[in-house]
Parts: sequence; C-alpha cells; structure tokens
Amino acid sequence: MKEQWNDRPGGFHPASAPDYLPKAQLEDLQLRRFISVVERAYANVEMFRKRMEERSMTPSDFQSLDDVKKLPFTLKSDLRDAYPFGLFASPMSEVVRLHASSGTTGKPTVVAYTKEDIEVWTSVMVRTFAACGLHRGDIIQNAYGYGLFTGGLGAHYGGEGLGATVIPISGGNTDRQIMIMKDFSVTAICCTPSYFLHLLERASEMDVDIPRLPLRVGVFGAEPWSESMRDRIEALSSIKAFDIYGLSEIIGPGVGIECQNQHGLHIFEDHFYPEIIDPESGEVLPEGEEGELVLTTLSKKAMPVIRYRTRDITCLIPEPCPCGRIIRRMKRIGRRSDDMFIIRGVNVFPSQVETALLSVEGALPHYMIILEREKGLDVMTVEVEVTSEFFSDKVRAIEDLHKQLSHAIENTLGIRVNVRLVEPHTIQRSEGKAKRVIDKREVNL
Ligand code: DLL
Repeated sequence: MKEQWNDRPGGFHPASAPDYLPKAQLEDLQLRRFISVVERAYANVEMFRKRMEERSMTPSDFQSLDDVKKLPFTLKSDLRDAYPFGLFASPMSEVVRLHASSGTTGKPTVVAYTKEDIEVWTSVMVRTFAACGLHRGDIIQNAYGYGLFTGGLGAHYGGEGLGATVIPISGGNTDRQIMIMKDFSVTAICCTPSYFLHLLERASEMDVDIPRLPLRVGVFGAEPWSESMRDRIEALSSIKAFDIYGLSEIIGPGVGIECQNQHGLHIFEDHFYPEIIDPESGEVLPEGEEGELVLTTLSKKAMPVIRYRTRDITCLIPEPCPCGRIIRRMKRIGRRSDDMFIIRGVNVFPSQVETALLSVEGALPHYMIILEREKGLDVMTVEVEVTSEFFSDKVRAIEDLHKQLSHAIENTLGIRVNVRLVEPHTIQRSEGKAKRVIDKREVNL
C-alpha cells in the first residue's frame, strides 16, 4: 500500500468542519433546515402542497424531527410525472443548471440547481475528497461522464473547490486515459469501479504498471460494487479505493463517502436527512435495521425533495466512527430494492453473484447474468471471465474451476445455475455504469 494521507487529526479541509459538529447542534441545524424546506416546497411546489392538504397538514404541523414520518414520500415516478420542470421551487431566472437522468424507460427525470445549490454541492464534494485524503496539490483525473449525468460536473467543482488540479477527461477513450494518468502524474481518479477495472486491464496490455504510478486514491461509485471487488482493485493497483454515493434527484455525487476507515459511508447529514424504511409498509425502521434509504434535501432551493424513496437498500450504523466524524454512516449499498430479480421464486441480487464469483481464485470481476425461460422454467446463466492461464492449462483445471464457481454461486443463492467460463475480454466493458443482467424471459414467453 502506498503512503496514505490521514485526513485527521491536524489538517482536514476547513469545509469539513460540519462533519464534526456535536450531535445536538447537528440535530438543531437539521430541524431548522427541515422546517424551511417544508415551507419552501409547500409554498412553491403544487404536488407537495396537494399531498399535504390530503393529509390535512400545513407546514406548521411540522415541529420536530419526529414529525418527519408524517410527511408524504416522493417517488421517482413523481419526477417523471412532473416532467420537465413541475417540481421546481425557484423561478427559471434563478436556475443556473439542469441535469437529467439517463432513464431506462420513457422520459428522463430532470433536476435543477440555483447558484446556492451549486455551492452546497461543491462543498459536499470538497468534504468528500477531503475524507478520501485528497488536498491541494493532488491531480484528479475525473473520468465520470460530463453532461446531463451529475457525476462529471459534480466531481469537477468539488475537486476545484478543494484546490486540487482537475483533469476533466470525462468517460471513455481508455488508451488516452492511461497515457494522461501516466504523463500528468495523476494522484486520484474518479470513475465507476467497473470502468476502473477495465482501465487496469488495458493498462497491463499497454505495459503500464499502475502500482508504480503516483496514483494513490480512487473515488468509485454510481453503481453497486462489493467488498471483494474493492480487494481486487486495491491489490491490482496499490491505491486506496473509496466508495462514493449519490443520486441526481438529491444532488448528484456527494451524498455520502467513506472515510479512511472504509467502513460505511458518512452521509452529509447537515444537507441530506436520512431515514431507513421498510420498503413494503413504508414504516420508519429503528437505527441499525436494514431497509430502503429515504432522503430529504435540507438546503436545496431550486428543487427541494422531501422523503425521496431511493430504492437503495442499506442500514444506518449506530456506532460512532473512529475517525471522529459525527455525521452518521450507512452500510455500502449492495443492491436496490428493484435490481433484484426473481428466479424460480428466489430473490437474487447481482451483488450476491459477484461476491460468490470473486471468492474463487481464477475468476475475473467481469461477468454477466443471463435470464431465460426454457419450457416454462427460469434458467439463469452466469458468464464469467477467467484468467487466460486456465484456458492454456489442462482441461482438468477448467473443469475444477467450473465446479468451484457453480458451488460458490449455489451455496450463496440456494439454487442451481449454469456457469459458462469465457476468455478474458469477452464480456462487453462499460465506460459508465456496468450492465450486469440480461433478462430475456419476456421475449421467450
Ligand atoms: O450515479 C450519481 C453519482 C455519480 C454517484 C458519481 C457517485 C459517483 P444517478 O445516475 O441518479 O446518480 O444514479 C443514482 O446509482 O440510487 C444507486 O442505486 C446507484 N449508486 C450511486 N452510487 C452508488 C454506490 C449517480 N456508491 C443511483 N453504491 C443510486 C451503490 C450506487 N450504488
């Protein structure tokens, strides 16, 4: 492991001070901000006002953080229904930026920012980078996509706000990424974890030895990845890999980040109020229990979002973090309540398959899950790349590996699946979020 920069004590970025606010002060701040965001949404967003009226509520019914649970939820479909600008609480003359989600079906969801919102976003990204041990003098290669996706510009402003040097390379063009990483003495990279793996692979083909470069930090997110994936990445690159979380509806990247302990993501609770609910009943769960993350923007002006159901499954960690930050942590998001698929009655998350695969020596972290229906029965096939040595080795070695992988998946999921071993580079690489599941079942019905 290369030398790490300890962000505490002595020398955290001044913008990180709210991370260490005493609990009572933090809660007081949250309540004041919550009250004003409810008032703002009630006065300016018709959908929210109507929902409050249906509950016979006005903002004055909101007096304590305990009252949060009385407020209505906001769903992704609400953003789609309000397309494009229906949930804005500021006049267009105050909106300085729009972003939109790519959206798998139909219209994208649009989000808006005032100048102040951009400042808040920058400040949480500065705190994000500081938690990863970055500072003035670092050279950040920002390979998140620039454009309507929030990743590129969100990380960009944060890096500049920190005082670091930002290379706005955006996603794609892998050979050029590697050349620049080497020639510009890059010390940190921001991209999806799957894209970083692709980059590592290509670097080794180009005879670029990443562990020997000055690169020491990776800020990886925008898609679920596992602890085993982190181990792989860190072992292959000798960098420290941090998990960053965010979503466009709330702000973009910068909702939560791991600190040097890499044990849960600190949520910037002074700007984003977290709750965990039972995804079925909508009831708030006690701290420490796993459920769906619900977030409220506490300071957003252009588009305040109250009790947004993220569909991301996690839990809040009740224990204080040894790093000293008071803002709470959540467990890394391994799955969404809706990337789950059901196969022969069993709920399966792609991350479970990933963890099982990576527990076996010889398997590479590139895989695809294919779901089909044969004679009315669900069939799941996992295609996984294995190291080239196996293909040049004896048939026996391949058979053994095949058996081990099948067992690992079956032990984890409790169902039999087909495993297909493929040569390195067979599975399509992504420059942004990885696609892990191809569901062909509807077509076969
Ligand atoms: O992915 C924002 C972002 C950009 C986050 C760069 C981190 C880094 P959306 O496109 O709106 O925004 O997608 C948000 O992606 O609800 C999660 O399901 C998933 N996601 C984001 N970060 C993580 C993560 C950006 N670290 C959706 N782990 C979220 C797991 C993540 N899932």
